[in-house]
Amino acid sequence: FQNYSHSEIARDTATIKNSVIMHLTATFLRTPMSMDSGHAYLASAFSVRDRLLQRWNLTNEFHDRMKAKRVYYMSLEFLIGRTFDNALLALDLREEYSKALGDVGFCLEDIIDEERDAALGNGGLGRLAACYVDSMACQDYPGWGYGLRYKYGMFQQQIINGYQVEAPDCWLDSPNPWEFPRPDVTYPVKFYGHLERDPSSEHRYIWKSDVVYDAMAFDVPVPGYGTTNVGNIRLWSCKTNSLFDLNKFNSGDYHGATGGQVAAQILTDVLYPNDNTNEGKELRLRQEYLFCSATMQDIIARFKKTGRPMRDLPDLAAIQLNDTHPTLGVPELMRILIDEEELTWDEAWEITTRTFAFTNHTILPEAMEKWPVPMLDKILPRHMGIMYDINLFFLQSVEKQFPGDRDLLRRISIIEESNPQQVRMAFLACVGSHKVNGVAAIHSDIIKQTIFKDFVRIQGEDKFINKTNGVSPRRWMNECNPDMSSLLTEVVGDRSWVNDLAKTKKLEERVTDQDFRQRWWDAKQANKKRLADYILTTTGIRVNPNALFDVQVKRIHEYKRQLMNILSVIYRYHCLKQMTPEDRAKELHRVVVFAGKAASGYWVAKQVIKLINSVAEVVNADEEIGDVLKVVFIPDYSVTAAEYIIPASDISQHISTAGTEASGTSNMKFVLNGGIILGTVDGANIEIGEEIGEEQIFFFGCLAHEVEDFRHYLRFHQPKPDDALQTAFDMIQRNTFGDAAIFQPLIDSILRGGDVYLLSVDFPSYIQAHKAVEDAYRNREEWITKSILSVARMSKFSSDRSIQEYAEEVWNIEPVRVNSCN
Ligand code: 26W
Repeated sequence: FQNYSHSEIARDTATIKNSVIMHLTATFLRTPMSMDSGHAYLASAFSVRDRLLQRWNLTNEFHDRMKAKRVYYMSLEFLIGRTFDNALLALDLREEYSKALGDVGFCLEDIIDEERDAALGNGGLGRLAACYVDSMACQDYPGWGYGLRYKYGMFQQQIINGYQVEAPDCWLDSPNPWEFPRPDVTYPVKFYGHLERDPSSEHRYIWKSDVVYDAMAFDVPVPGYGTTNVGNIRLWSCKTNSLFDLNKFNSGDYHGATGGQVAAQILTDVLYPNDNTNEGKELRLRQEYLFCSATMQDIIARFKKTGRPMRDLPDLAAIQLNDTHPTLGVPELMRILIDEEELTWDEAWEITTRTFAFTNHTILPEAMEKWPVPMLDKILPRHMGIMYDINLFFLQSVEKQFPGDRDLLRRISIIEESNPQQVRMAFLACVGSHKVNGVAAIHSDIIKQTIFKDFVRIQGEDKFINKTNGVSPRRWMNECNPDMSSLLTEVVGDRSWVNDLAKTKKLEERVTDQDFRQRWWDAKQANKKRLADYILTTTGIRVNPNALFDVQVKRIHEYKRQLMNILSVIYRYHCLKQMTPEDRAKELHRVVVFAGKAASGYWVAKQVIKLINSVAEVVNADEEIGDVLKVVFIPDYSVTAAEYIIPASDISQHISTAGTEASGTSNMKFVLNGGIILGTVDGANIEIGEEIGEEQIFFFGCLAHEVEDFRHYLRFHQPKPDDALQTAFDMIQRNTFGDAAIFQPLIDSILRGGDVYLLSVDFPSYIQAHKAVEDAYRNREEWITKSILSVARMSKFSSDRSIQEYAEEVWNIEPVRVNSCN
């Protein structure tokens, strides 16, 4: 095995070419003569994956051997995007593959474009999970992601007649080089059934059920950059061969024969496309449980191989709950420890709470997960019993601490006394964890003052902490912005900034270097040109790369206020129409870019998409306006689309009503790529402003602590739109953008629906802020300074920093670097 444990990688062109051709012929039964770019991608990807395999094995073997404490990041979503380019960069093989492929007549960029995104997530929460496992791998933390392998990921968005139309995301239709099926890692997961008392103990139950599904593991490699470590995301797929009914088949009932299998498979068929709304669907609950049960069984199986007693579990495993979606892991671990491992309640509870920690990502009331007790009782009878007991013991301890406070008990009960009763998953996650964190300073403060207020009093301040989000500089600079990356490398002296973002501080020394400033500007221009081409191919709209690129890309949601943005565009259009052609020509040229998906059932959000497209159609066709204003809705926003869009922005908008956006992470990506933020005093915008300096960011709008009063006022009083907002309403109502009736509900949400997101309140300062942005952009020298200083000061927002903080303050784990020569 001497050679096996050596992790050197052959990097000469001839070897690379050979391995690509080998896969082309032996894996895909193609000849070099009949190779198209699709197969060139597949063959290249398989050859890169070969190079990862050995490191991957070594990493896991080493961590096993060291009995290293591992962290498990449990998340129903991993929004990975593409892997090929990321892997090439991590292995430092990009040049070599580019050359090898060039020799056989292919351009690496085209090949990279053949890969489909792994879109196993909705938005911020899923992408954060992907950045976090990347940071664990790069910093040698023994960490795994656990998730579900959805057959259909985030739906594909088409725009037809201005409306969003959803199509299934069949991303597994072609071979996926980035997953390893592990049929030997399969666990049974039970549903329904009934309980029987275990005769040997009054605490234990035997859960009898005929509905048993199989969760099978697929492993996805996470190549670490600058290390030989390769991380792992283990995704479960539900398949149940044992449910094939041969008797039914033999009697000719073919549907009946496979019915059980179909019912099982459906569990991992599709990602729920909701972001911030809890639907309460039974299938989703079963999905969550399948995930939690398989993951807990796997973690325990790995732990048992160490031979240590169960009570040592928290010394070897830390589990992070990515929002409440994986919270059933808490009662599932309790069930395994009590019913199968034969521990007492108190022992099991101690182990459980020392193992789990919980991250909250939102405080929108409609996002809070609650499950009806009757539904839980039917599907998971044993877990329901455990949750009753968790609640009982918790309430008893609180009653001791605060005797006689009935209202307190009602407020904090894990079981809400509604009809039907509901389990409040956020409370269960909180009680079952030793640490609870928010995702930006303001958000962590808000949750302590609102949903967890009573819990802070009961369980102590120390349990509730902040871990400001971060993003991976590998994907969100080194991969997506090669030109600016080269400049960083030049300034730092080498590529070490990729794993140590603080090094970019050196940029500040160059801020007066004229030649450097020009090349900084040119890099942004090149990215804008690239985006202009992308816009042309995806929408057919031609935009001028020299205009100001004003970008808002994120899930479409009322609280994110895309409506406010498009209303300001309408107002701008009105102003331009009022001008003389001479005055108009002097205006700053602007391309307003939107992209984002609306949850399929979210009608208002879909109407906003329609309004944006209707405005775009009218404005873009208006010859008087020409290049002075263009409006673009880029369809099918994705990680890959973001990698084109983000490096090309001059300004990006993060304009949520204060106190509603927990953190935001694209705000970090935009600034890291030299863009400037136009935003509200919300989420991580605040900390970004603190780091880069207030001169580098355009804030507007009311503050979080003012929101409640405004909302209260607007419940009883009609909002008073200022002239600008009224002008925008008037234009819509005069049918400027098609039938006004279609858009009246959007106007009504402001004028008659209480204006919950305070558009009428913030609109005047929003328009003011736009003017300030324009003035600043006209002063190119000042703008370049802002851009360079911003990038120089962004190191806090590397996900490496976030992961270090979690490792030290939540997980208590340390890096374990695989020694590559042993
Ligand atoms: C149960 C339905 C559901 C689905 C997803 C509820 C809630 C969610 C997520 C928590 C929504 C989400 O992605 N939240 C975002 O998380 C990011 C990462 O922390 C933050 O940056 C965003 O501000 C937050 O909206």
